Amino acid sequence: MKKILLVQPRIRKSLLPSIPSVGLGLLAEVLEQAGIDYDVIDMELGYKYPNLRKKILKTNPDVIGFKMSSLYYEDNYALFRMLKKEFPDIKIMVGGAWVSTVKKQVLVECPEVDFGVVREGEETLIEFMKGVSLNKINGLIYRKGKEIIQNEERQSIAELDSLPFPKYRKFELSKYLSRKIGIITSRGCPYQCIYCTVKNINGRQFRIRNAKGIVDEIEYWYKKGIIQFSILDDNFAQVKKRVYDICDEIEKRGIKGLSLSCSNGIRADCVDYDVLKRMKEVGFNYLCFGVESGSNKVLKIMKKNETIETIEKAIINALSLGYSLDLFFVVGTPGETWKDIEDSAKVAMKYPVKSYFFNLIPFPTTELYEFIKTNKLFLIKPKVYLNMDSLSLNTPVYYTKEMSAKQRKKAYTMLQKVSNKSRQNMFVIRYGKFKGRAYSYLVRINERFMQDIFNISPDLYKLLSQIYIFTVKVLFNFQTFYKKQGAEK
Ligand code: B12
Ligand code: SF4
Repeated sequence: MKKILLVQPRIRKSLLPSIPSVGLGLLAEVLEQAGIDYDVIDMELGYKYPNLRKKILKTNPDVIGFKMSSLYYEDNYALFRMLKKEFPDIKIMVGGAWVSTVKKQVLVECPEVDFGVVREGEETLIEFMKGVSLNKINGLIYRKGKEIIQNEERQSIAELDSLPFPKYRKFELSKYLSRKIGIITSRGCPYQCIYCTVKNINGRQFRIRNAKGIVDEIEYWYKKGIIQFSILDDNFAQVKKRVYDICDEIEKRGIKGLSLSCSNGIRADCVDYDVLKRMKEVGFNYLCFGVESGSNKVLKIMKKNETIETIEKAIINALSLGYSLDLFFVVGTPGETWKDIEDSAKVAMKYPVKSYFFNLIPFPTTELYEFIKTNKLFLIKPKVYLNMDSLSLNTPVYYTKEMSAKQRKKAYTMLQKVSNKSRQNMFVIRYGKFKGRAYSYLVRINERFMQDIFNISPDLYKLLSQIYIFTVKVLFNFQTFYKKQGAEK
């Protein structure tokens, strides 16, 4: 194969992305290093089929490689059907969470897909593009006549430092909502939460990049004027010593004024006051904790391997150091009762933080999925709920012995009110009663309704969001707030 077009498809209802896909950025960079011709299009930037078509006609690829998530997978199948009809000679390849989870099933369900890449794609893609015999490429799924062949799984990449970091050369960086770069500093997770599919994509072995390489990545962008970085790891602080090394390296190089976040969640049991303090010193200011539940009984069922006491300790430490915090909870764990849900609500209301509640979604291959399937508890078939906004609609996709569908709906409605109230409280504490409430409503409008209700174009959305953020900053003295926080600690 000579040339590949990498595509991030747009999933229904997704808002304008704030940062480009790190996964595709990495694939692009390894292609670049290997001297293989490639191009990229991120359809989440508002591109529809005619734009993709135009890009294909312009770049003339031999293969199109899609990053595919499990949610709304049928929308992607529909896109592949359209493409194959119009470009029958171009091969279609998929990688990412969905194919890593259900593997061969993708090629069975969608005859238009020619190749699937399971788990980490860097090495598989390069071997494929270099023309290695298909039967010798680990991690590849392909067709041989009518047969679908799934090769042996590829071992996880042991030396993450052997990979380049994404430079997004062919991405339209200026079109993203923020001037922020996402960084992955580790892969794999040793824990076994019953709802999680990370094991399918990255495996259980925790692998790390070293501090030097990570700070090289930060410094590369810093020299280009970027100061905001979002660490997207599942488990950034698993090895505390490495966190200290990263902080030391940032300081040693004199990189100042950074705004760093762990926006994808950080395990509360992996951070203590000292490490949070050190992180704050070099520019970390925003963290998300995946609390999941306020009840130890439920945390145990989930196999989260944490207690609510540990989590609350981390929340208190982070708040006392002046971090902005978001807490994420899930609803619907088997065994969870109304009382447990109230415990979650109490934790959410106890602190000046933003709290979010999501329905627990059984992704195929997880322990949760097998439990619901074995006990015949589905209210909606997986094929249907994976193709709707099941995370945040008030439509439970299964029920449990402890909570009927009706109770689940009631709980979800109650928890959304808690979520709104908790963030309003936070803003009221920060800005006073009037401004705090006003700010809380503005945030809700921006997050939930703007693009959905008015169906505006991504460019207009970006412009309005920028005006909005500017206005909010002026009105609410954001900068002053952060400076004041810093000075007090
Ligand atoms: C960061 C992250 C996000 C960020 C992405 C930010 C960005 N711009 O990069 C945001 C917040 C946007 C996000 C959104 C969502 N996410 Co997410 N996300 C993650 C997370 C934590 C890390 C992903 C990552 O960057 N990994 C590092 C890079 C290097 O790996 P990668 O992207 O997986 O890509 C590699 C391989 O998958 C493969 N590959 C991927 N695409 C392709 C394409 C080709 C052609 C090839 C050959 C290979 C290939 O090769 C890449 C390099 O090794 C994962 C958890 C995890 N560890 O995977 C969850 C995860 C992938 N997300 C998940 C979910 C559910 C979602 C959402 C659906 C949530 C929602 N509410 O809408 C959306 C879907 C968005 C979309 N358009 O697809 C689930 C997926 C579950 C499943 N089985 O499908 C995961 C596994 C989290 C979890 N614990 O359950 N996510
Ligand atoms: S700690 Fe996070 S990444 Fe690890 S298994 Fe649990 S949910 Fe998945």
